Amino acid sequence: MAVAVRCYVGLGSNLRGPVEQVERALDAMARAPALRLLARSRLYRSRPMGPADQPDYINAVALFETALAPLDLLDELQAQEARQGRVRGKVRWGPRTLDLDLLLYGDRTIHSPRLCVPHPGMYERNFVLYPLYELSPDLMLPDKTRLSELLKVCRPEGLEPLERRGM
Ligand code: ROI
Repeated sequence: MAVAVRCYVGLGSNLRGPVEQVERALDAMARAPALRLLARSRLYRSRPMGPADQPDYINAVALFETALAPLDLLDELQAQEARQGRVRGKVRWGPRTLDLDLLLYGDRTIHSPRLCVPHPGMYERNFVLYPLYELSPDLMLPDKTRLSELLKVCRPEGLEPLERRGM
């Protein structure tokens, strides 16, 4: 078996019960034979990035270990989006039922037609950086940028951790 790699996945939803969408995806990924869930952040409510006339999002970040190759992991994430009936309007940056974004795949940098890692949007998105910091405050990105440095210039405006629901 290939060596296991640590991967971070960003989760986001703002349609059809966003909290349940994100929790359901986390449960499914925790059960997926090819993935081992190591840690997950709290849920965060975030103001939409993109058109403002859409509901707030629920976001979280999860840390996995997997032996899947990057594109196989992407297939796995997209299959889960589809299982949860991914709905996405025609508007660019419009609302969606579930987004599973591969943020980091070990310390690899990947530019392929289907996949860019690190996720190009993650550097300035508070709804990615803050949950990521919760999981791995000492994280260094493949280009040697420290997560803590990115956070210094990333305001938490519009971002709010949700209380954890009872177990
Ligand atoms: N905005 C927020 N707050 N959270 C998201 O997960 C999110 N995802 C997106 C766009 C439309 C860019 N905006 C978002 O894909």
